[in-house]
Amino acid sequence: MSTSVSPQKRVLVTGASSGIGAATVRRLVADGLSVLAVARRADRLAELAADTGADIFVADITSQDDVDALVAFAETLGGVDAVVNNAGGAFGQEPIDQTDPENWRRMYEVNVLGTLRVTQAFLPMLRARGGGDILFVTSTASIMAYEGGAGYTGAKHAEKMIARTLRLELVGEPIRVLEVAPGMVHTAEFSLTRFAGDQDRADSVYDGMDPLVDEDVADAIAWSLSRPANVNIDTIVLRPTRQASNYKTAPKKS
Ligand code: 8X3
Repeated sequence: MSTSVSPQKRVLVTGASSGIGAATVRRLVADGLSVLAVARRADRLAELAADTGADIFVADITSQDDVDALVAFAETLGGVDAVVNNAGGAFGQEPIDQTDPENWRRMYEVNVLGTLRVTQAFLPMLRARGGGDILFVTSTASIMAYEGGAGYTGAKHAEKMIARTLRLELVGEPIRVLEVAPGMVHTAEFSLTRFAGDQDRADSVYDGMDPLVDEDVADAIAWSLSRPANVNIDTIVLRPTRQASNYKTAPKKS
């Protein structure tokens, strides 16, 4: 049976300069796909291009001008058949009475509005090509609340609602809407960004947890995209075996 994304096709990956995004680019290229990697950091993208041969484009997805320029660049390559909305992140983990609204604004800008901008911008291209995939990398923060997490969980719930609503709105069109929702993933930057560069606090999140790594999530993304065209993987939730929920974990005793 045919797959929706065949090796001849091109996948756009946002947030590609590090972590899950970079791992996804490497994995998809290794699987024989063409990849357009997008991020803000030109130096990181250049390294990724040198390593993988992926096409790259420097863009901030919170800027509509950048997203429009990205679409124009993708058209010069011949378009894309799949969009992996991976760019996102958490800023801060304070309780409601102490949380900084500016951190919330940044989280909504990238996780929600940035994802919306990219999705809106590429939908006409996918329709014109006769179909494609839009995959959302959300989080287990999209399915539950936890203390200190309201800004991030709120943004990820909203991102999930983009995916769920889009799936309803597109049903009957040959466009799959997919979601991969990871739990605790030890990336180089997620917790470091959340805790404003506090490396010790960032590292302590993963103590004894045997956390997921970037490649575990890239594997779920690659698998979702490679299913036959009649199969829509609505949502994959993946966690470390030692994490039963965002606040129920069983770290190894040291
Ligand atoms: C990251 C998962 O538990 O930090 O998306 O919200 S969590």
